Amino acid sequence: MTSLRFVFLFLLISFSASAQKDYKLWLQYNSVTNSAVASEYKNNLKGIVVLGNSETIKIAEKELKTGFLDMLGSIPEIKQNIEGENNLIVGSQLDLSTEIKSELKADFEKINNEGFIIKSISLQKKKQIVISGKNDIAVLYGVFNFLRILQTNKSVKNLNIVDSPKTNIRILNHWDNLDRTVERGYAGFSLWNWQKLPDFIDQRYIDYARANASIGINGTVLTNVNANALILTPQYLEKVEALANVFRPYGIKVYLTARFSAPIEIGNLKTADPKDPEVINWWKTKSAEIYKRIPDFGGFLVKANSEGQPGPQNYGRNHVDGANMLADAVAPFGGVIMWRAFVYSEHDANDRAKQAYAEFQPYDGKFKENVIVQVKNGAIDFQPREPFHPLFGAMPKTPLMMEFQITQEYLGFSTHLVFLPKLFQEVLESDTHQKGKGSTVAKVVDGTLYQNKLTGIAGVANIGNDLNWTGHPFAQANWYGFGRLAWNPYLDSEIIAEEWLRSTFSNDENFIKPVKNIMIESREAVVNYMTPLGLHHIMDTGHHYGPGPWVSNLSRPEWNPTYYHKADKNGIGFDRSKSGTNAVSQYAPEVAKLFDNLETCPEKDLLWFHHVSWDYKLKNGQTLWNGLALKYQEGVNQVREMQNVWNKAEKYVDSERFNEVKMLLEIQLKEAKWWRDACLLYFQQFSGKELPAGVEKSTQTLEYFKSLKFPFAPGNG
Ligand code: BDP
Repeated sequence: MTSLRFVFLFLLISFSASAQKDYKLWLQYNSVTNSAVASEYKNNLKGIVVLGNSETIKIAEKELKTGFLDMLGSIPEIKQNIEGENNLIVGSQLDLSTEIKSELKADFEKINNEGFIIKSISLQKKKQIVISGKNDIAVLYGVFNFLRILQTNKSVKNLNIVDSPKTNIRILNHWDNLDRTVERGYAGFSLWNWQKLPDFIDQRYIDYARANASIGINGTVLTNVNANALILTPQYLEKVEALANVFRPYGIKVYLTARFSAPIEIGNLKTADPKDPEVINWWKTKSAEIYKRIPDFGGFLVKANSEGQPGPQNYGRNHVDGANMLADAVAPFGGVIMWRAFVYSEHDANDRAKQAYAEFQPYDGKFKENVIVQVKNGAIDFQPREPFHPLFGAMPKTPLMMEFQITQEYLGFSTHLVFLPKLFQEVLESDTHQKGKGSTVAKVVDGTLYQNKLTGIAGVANIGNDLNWTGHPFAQANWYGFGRLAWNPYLDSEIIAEEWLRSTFSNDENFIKPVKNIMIESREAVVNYMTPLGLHHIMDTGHHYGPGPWVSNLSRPEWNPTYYHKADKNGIGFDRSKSGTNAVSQYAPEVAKLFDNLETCPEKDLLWFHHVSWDYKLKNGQTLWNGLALKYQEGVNQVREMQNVWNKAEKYVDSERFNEVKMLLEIQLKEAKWWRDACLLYFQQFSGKELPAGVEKSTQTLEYFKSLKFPFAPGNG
């Protein structure tokens, strides 16, 4: 009996210990096992001097203590004054001594308000390390970066890091509903427990803020873009205020989605016409009410006249009228309006890929100063691969912010291991050529191409109340990588993968190298087994789970996969060339030419821009049909390779996370085969050709795949 109880207790303890590991994200603070590294740290970090006493500084101090204790087994002496050498001096510019300030003068000139300095200096011939910035939040960013150095076992000798974020708004978009369901959420329910707020502050809110601060995220939109006006009522604003109070010391501003028809729904007005004086006044009063509660409220994110959402067009007005009216309401308080360009209409017979550009580009220069237009990375909808959105670079007088999707709506939910920073990087590096060669999307987004003051990157969050936050342990890397790229859109995704692996799992090279490789490959793998060679939007309808290239019966033509792949006896692909919809003409001439010409169009985008015959010869000599089939097979093979690598990682990883990933990879393989088989059987009806050697045959029929139904697939309301 006693021994049984002991076993139970042991299981309980080991369960909660590993559960914590999953929960701790990239802030594991694993013990430094390399003794040379550990002694370097101990020798260089003998004391800590923390200057200032704001809540933020206290958080920074606590973080350092936790980090040191967990990684090195002890906390350096906490000192009131700088005595002796090898101290870590932590504080904002305002709190530094004149001597240190003058030592760092040139560095302070290089950083912006959120930038930080981590530097080894010599004070009266004594070595010290300083972490500073212009304010306490910047210091907190510096502290997290310093702890990352320790976590990744880098040297702390001769430190000289001077770093500032390149964008102003680095923000998560939560598509969370007030009933706690999450649109396109695959990691449980919403973190925000509206029913218990404002009185009950879940520890999760604090841990969420901490995780975000550790990667430099400084904003969060709490609510779904398909908005509910109730969030703007006093009953809910009180709850929002409670969250804002939790997030503030971590440098995170709260934003809300504004339902355009709110003046009618909760304000008892007869109209929401943006030119109506009563409506204008309603939004002004509402904004003042919000700012009274939350003085640093960030502003509103708006989805208007898109997929059935209300907007200015309901009143014969346009996006500029709507955005500017709201901009005026928040301007006195320093707020911004993030107005989404994700629009398309079933009444527009135009290629859907052209509609956002057609509608928004003519508004260039017409928006108020505190409006930023939020543009998805591609012109359709967060597909495994899309060419960059033609609006980037095409609105020189309007700040544009990037919208990435971190939640994997179209990339295998939270069941598939797909490292998204690779996708993000591909988009950010794309050259728009709008202001000559080198006019990359990153330069549009960070404002350097057209000298925009307002800049930002948004990511649709993949976070829910699952124990591990994101459903898949590796999906944590997508949250992490998004934050790192929002801070610096020029970062290499390999560096991000490595940082994340070291901070989340292990510093062992034998683990890092192969696992980093599968992360980097994983994006191409998902493209291969879902939508190779430029195919897109062929997933099943509504929930978007699994393949559905046959779907052709939806009320809106542009919701049907058949609209996008246009497979027929002659070939496959969407002709967006000059002889087709001419969507290519929305790009700068150099880019348009490249995409337009079958010879120069990158093969990865081939079927996005061209309808080509099944016998078309690919660069590798294969016919299109054979090449397509081989790509699907390659995707499946890549997942098998991911499994091989992961199976060898067992000794470097705790058993819970090891097994979780192992089981998930099993599902990923099953679903990769499902995609391959369903798509190839379907397309084969048109090509009329046999599968080439090397491509495995389906064990099921096309009818079987078509018959699969998933009424309760997650994320679909
Ligand atoms: C689509 C999603 C839908 C979102 C929409 C959006 O399927 O749930 O509401 O994007 O971004 O991809 O507004």
